[in-house]
Amino acid sequence: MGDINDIFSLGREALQGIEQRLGMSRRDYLQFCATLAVTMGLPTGADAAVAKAIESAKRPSVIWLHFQECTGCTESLLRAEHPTLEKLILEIISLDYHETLMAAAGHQAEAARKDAMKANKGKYVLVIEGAIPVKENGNYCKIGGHTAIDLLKECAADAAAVIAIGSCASWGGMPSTGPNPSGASSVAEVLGKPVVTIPGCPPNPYNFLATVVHFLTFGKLPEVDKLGRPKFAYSRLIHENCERRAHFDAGRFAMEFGDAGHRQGYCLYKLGCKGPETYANCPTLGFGDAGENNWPVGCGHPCIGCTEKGVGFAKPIHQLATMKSVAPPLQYARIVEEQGKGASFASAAALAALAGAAAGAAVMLTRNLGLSHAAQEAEAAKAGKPQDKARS
Ligand code: FSX
Ligand code: SF4
Ligand code: F3S
Repeated sequence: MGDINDIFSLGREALQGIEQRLGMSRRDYLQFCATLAVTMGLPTGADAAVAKAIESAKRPSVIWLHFQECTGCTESLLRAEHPTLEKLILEIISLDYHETLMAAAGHQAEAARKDAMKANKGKYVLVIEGAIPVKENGNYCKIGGHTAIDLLKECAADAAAVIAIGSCASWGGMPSTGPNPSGASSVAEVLGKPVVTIPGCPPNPYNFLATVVHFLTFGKLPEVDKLGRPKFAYSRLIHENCERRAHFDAGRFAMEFGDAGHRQGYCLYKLGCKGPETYANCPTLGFGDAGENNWPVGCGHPCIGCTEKGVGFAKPIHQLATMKSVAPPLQYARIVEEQGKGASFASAAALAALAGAAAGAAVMLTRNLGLSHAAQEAEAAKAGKPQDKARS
């Protein structure tokens, strides 16, 4: 990765072309690229690589199939901003088949899918939304006379990458809730091989966007955990980054919905919050661009663990969570910090400034870095400011 100034090496012409294509200002475009780079946890200068890839790479053909689900994944993408979905669809990916959004119907729609698969054989990205029912030979879900099982296998055979979006496609989700009468199963189970998963009910659209842009920028999908989830988005417990964590540590809990503790924003653990056993970036990224704290716990509802197999739609909502870690939250100052590794606070601040207040992801990186004493001391020394001895 180059320097942050690489962003300016894109050149006036390229940026003007982008302005026309995306219908957004150069500044907004650079903010958008920085947001995605930060969401992916990439180092300083990666925003330039992202910007170049979007500017020059051929739009990947995307075939998007719907099976057992509520279409909430698509809905959440429709609510994405920076840029809006129409720009995203038309300019960053080539959405060649999507049953909810396409104008075609019946045989025309079937033909569009076949044409896109033929024209982009071995190169298209297959996105699956919804679980696949496997009981009764898959007869619970049929499209155009084909079972979801057959459609998935047919479309996956020539795909360059398969992404399971939402908890339903990732591990069965809500349709697989016991006793699971239709045998709702995940994409990986039906294909018999691991795929990239973006769980959440619905998932955060930025996590999907960042995954696709990673594919566009680096020609491969991002690094994933053992459940197929991109590590940039699902490597931290919600409990580590929750704004109510200080209340948890101090033993201040809401005991009932609407009680004094609930109204004062106390921790929701005793109402069944599954943040302590759920990995996702919800508290740092937020949803819907409506500002910070716009996520389930931020709005006063316990996390139900929708991104976590075996938790969401599996454990009773009011059952107490299993504590996975007793690690202090990332906002708390670290005791030891090694200098010169990873992104520095200064580079994160520069990137955050570039991304602007609209980018929740920038907030995430600055938070995730932690403001260690050693790092603060180094910054203060550079600026010639005396350190606050009481805090060191
Ligand atoms: Fe709905 Fe998607 Fe939930 Fe499932 O999201 S929001 S039921 S994860 O497949 O449409
Ligand atoms: Fe936040 Fe839930 Fe953890 Fe409480 S239990 S700090 S509400 S994630
Ligand atoms: Fe889901 Fe919990 Fe996030 S319910 S959206 S994982 S806060």
